Amino acid sequence: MTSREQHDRMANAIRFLSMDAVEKANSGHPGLPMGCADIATVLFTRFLKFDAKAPHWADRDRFILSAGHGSMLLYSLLYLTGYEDMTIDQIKNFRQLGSKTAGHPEYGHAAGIETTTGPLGQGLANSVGFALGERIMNAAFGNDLVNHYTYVLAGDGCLMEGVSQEAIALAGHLKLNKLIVFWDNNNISIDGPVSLADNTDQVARFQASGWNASHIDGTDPEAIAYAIEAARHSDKPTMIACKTTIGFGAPTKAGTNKAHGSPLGAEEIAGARKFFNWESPPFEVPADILDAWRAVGTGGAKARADWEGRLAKADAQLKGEFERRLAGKLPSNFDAVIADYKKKLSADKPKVATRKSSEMALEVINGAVPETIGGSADLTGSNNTKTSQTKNITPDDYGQRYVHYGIREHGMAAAINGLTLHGGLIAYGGTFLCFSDYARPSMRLASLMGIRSIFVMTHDSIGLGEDGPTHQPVEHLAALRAIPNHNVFRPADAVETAECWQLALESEKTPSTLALTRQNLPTVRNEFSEKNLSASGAYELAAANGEAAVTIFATGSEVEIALGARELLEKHGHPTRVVSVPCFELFDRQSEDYRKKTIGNTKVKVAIEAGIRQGWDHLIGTGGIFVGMHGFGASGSIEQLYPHFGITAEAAAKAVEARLHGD
Ligand SMILES: Cc1ncc(C[n+]2csc(CCOP(=O)(O)OP(=O)(O)O)c2C)c(N)n1
Repeated sequence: MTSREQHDRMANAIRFLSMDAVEKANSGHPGLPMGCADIATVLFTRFLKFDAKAPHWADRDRFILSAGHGSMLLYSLLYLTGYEDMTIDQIKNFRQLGSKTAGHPEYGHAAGIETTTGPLGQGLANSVGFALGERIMNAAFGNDLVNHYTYVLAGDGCLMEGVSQEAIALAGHLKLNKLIVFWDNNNISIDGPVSLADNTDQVARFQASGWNASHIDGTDPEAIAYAIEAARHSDKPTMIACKTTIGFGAPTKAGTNKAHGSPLGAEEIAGARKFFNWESPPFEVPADILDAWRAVGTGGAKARADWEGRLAKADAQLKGEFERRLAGKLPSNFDAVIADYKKKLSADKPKVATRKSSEMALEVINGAVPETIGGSADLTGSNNTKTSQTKNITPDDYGQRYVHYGIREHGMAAAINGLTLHGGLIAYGGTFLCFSDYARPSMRLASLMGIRSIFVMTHDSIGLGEDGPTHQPVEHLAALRAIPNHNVFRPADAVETAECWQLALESEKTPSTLALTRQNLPTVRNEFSEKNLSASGAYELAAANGEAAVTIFATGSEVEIALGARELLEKHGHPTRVVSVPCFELFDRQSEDYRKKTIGNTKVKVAIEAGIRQGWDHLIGTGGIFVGMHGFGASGSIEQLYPHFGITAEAAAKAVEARLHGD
């Protein structure tokens, strides 16, 4: 048991590393680490189950700094507890190019950073996925192997962001009682006092969402410990409202927004050194305090060794499966399962919507890959995300594989990221493509983190019909393609859909969006190919009869239209090839030779996609013909809308002939 004096000195080590690092970097946020040092010290010294020497230990407790601007709190803790990645030089190089200590915590930069945070609310919303992931893995592998907590530190900003409501409502509903959130209740944000913009009774709000919540003094170690202990025995998730002072210890800036987003300055830091009676120079931690922290870092070694013993003794099949899933590797028969399924599709030639093709593919995938966790933001029947294997996850049964996320697209996407980051699971969730806008901040972070989150976006064009322009995506394909490291798949038929799903599952470091139709589409891939043709992003689907004069590029539902246009053009004596483009991003990664060959150099190039032109010029050139949308859609039947917007085989063929005849 640490004495109060020892606790204070350990907490002060966090405070000084943070204020000195921010000072040296001449940017950053010293206020949060100074205010929350007591909370972090109690959590890490008395509760958090971890082993700094084995930072990826599967059964570690997770600590998520949702208030990512306070990144120096996390970096200080990782350095003090002895994570190998986090040297004192990294602390000294806070925010410098190439350091692991980026402005905000970046997943993958250093062990111990469980998720990328900074956009407020994301960490809190990810934590729902982490905590749910723990319960799902616990149900699959038992208490001996999976039994850990998810702790979150969130600020006023996290709680003001809309996504926080989606997250806490979902966590309360699912009774994720091993989720414990500390709210840094310091009444300050950037503009000044929180009361400038908010008067929410946060404790009442969390309680109303099915949480335990209470107020404590966030600088009193015993109060903090007591609250954590109670939270660990709760049957609900817990929010601990910790009253703190931003920049605690800074003589004039404490308690004000001046301690938020800029260095304190030499004078304030000197004052803080006096206030805390801290004599060590910057970046030096007194040896006894560093030793005490290092002992905390290795304090979990025995628990980890015991866990490894249990894993070693576990049933061989269970152990093998656990290790396979945590390594993120698919079952060894996966490719064969997909190849068999594709063979069947090429023979059956189903005429179904790609959302249905997706369901059919998932039926096969979910049968072969037990770690998939499906879900939808209240559009299950429309997104076709549920299969025979995926029954509802409920607070009484985490051993199932389907999450009804409710009408919470953003919360769903963030939770999918959390499930993915937890490890052992492959999570996908659906909504309408148009509402990817509501999920986009988390989709972007999945790309930034380089993780295998999968987003199923149906109703992918004006083809959805009468719901009208509010629901008809127009710019969404282009907008999603604009996100770096994000594979946007738009398959043309059941075979390509199976291939795109295969690619999404195999893509360990790039998230995927599958854009899928509501309307039925014929099978265009009638000949079985064991090779995944969609993997090259674009490929010649139909060759020209003779030397090609025209190339038509198309995606998804417009591939059928492209084939129709080809037929008309061929009839009129214009040899035409059709290139299916299921994924821009994968095509861009092909060799120059392949790209040149696939794009070709026909006199006329055409793209057909029921979205905006943006992004297509790199295939068809600025002089290419684009058949697609030029503004918002309209409410009407699909039979009316495609001709209304000129997206037909006839219109495409006419435009080509006009060009060929030099009009
Ligand atoms: C989505 C998002 N919006 C805005 C910001 C910019 N921002 C960073 S911190 C902050 C204020 C946060 O206030 P609070 O959570 O109370 O943190 P404290 O000032 O107490 O450290 C803002 C607006 C952000 N990081 N993310």
